[in-house]
Amino acid sequence: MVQPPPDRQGEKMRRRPVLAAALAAAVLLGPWSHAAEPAPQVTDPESDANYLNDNAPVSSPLFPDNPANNNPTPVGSNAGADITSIIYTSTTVKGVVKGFTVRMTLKAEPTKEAMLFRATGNTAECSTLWFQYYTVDPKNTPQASLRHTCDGTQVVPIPVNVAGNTITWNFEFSNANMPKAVRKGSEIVKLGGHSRPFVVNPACADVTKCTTNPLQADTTNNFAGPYKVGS
Ligand SMILES: [Ca+2]
Ligand SMILES: [Ca+2]
Repeated sequence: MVQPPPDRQGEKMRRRPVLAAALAAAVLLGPWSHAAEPAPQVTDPESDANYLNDNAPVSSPLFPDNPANNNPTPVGSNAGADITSIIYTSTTVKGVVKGFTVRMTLKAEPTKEAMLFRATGNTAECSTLWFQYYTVDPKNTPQASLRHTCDGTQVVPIPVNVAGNTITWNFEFSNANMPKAVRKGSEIVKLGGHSRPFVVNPACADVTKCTTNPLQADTTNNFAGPYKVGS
């Protein structure tokens, strides 16, 4: 075995504690602490983000109540708008539930086009609980937000982490912007999501009516759940 020269040996020895410290810091600085991660609640086919999926053939009852209305149509799919899964995961610190994360996985990094990604659901107290992320600043609403109807229709900013092909929203009970109606034990049902192009329109005060295109690039094919916060 070839030994490094004496001066390199010392360098090698010094590197180890540095590496160990870096790893420890990475663990400490990790975005959020997760319990063991089960399978995603929502899954969706790859290569169907082309505005056609889920739209044909249409039979009664309409999507989302009829899974038969999901039909992957791969021609022209946009990988950067292609949802493959969504997982809700409780976050804990020393065994105490602090909230949860919602992680959407795409086939590729989010597109640079103006695209809105939504992870959608609702609870008994909130008929809308939508986690939203705009790939470019929409100007008239936060780039990452929670749209909810827990106490009137509201759109509030929420921390998001976009890394690689994932978008992760972080709902913390300690965040004053988050609705108190969503708490440990809440059941979030009808979990799904979609990606949808939008147009930046700063002059429009009501983002819910003015920035989105009605056509969805991708729509999830199942409405899974419930996810019980803290479980
Ligand atoms: Ca998809
Ligand atoms: Ca789909």
